[in-house]
Amino acid sequence: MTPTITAFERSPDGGKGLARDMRVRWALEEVGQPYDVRLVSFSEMKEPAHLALHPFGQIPTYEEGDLALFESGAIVLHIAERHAGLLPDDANARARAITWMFAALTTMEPPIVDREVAKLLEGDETWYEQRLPVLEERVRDRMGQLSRRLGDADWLDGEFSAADLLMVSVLLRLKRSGMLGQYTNLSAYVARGEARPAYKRAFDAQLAVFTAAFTGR
Ligand code: GTB
Repeated sequence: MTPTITAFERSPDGGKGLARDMRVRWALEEVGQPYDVRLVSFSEMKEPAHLALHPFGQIPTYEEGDLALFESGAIVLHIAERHAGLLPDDANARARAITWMFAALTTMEPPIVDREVAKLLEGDETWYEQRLPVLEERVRDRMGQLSRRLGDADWLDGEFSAADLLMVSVLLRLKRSGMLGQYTNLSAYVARGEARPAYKRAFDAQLAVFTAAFTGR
């Protein structure tokens, strides 16, 4: 059965692949699962039909027959568990990969999002200039720790897995800040992820939505 995911009708990131449907598209592309996309506007996300799928009125969602999921990490895990290629077969290696998936979403992503939200929503506040260095320091702490652990390995734990897919997706949010460039091995790690054919297909698909929305083509 072909799953359907939701994505922004007009992504605020300008098609840079930073909205969270991108990680779900990437996972589906990695495992070779075709999918449909239903585009939703900001107002549609808050209407009952979408809230029935996503209690917080956000994207992405994932529908497959009777199953409806939200939360990008849970969706990627679901895809990885049902298809070969995104999680190791060995039980311990699989548990470690899932650990890294959680690390990407619950240890790395929150300080990165906090910094972004402050820049976006609190830039005019009187205390912003004092707060920004604190938020950036928290991001750097995590990046330093991750950088030391990754060392010169290609991926987090052996072969590429759903853990790398999520970690690269999270780190990509830092690219335009210049912070990623300060960690040579993390920059190379992200570039390895972006170079994967499945990543490129997913990126092109989300960019096509943005281009169509703004040019009508
Ligand atoms: N924890 C959830 C998950 O991982 O699925 C978070 C989902 C989420 O934040 N969705 C966002 C959303 O629907 C889109 S991705 N927001 C609408 C709303 O809350 O009303 C977040 C996002 C948005 C924009 C950019 N950007 O412009 O760069 C990047 C990321």
